[in-house]
Amino acid sequence: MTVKLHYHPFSTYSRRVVIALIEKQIPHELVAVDMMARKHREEPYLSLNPYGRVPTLEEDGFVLYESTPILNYLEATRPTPALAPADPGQKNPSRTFPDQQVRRFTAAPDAPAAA
Ligand SMILES: N[C@@H](CCC(=O)N[C@@H](CS)C(=O)NCC(=O)O)C(=O)O
Repeated sequence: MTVKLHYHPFSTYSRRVVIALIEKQIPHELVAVDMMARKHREEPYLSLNPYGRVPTLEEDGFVLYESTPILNYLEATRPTPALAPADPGQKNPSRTFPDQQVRRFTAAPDAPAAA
């Protein structure tokens, strides 16, 4: 299985996924999206991520975007080493701050990105 992460090195949302890939020692390929050239807002990238944002993960034809679902996917498919507490009483509070950050500052748009 090959994990490919479309990302940008300055993107904190990308970085949280890169950290998980490294901590979990998941072999992966980083594909830098040329955001200065707005490649994230045009095809073929929009076909992968209709929101036109990084990061986007690809694994053997499976495509996932939005950093929180990507992190949840990596945790579910590669549970060791765990990056979140197994105890639900600890797990959910530990996600409060990152979830607030994602929802308040860069929530997923309702509609696909305009070019
Ligand atoms: N809610 C998204 C936020 C992703 C996001 O906002 N990424 C920024 C870079 S840090 C981006 O791609 N911005 C490009 C744009 O909005 O045009 C996630 O968690 O993945």
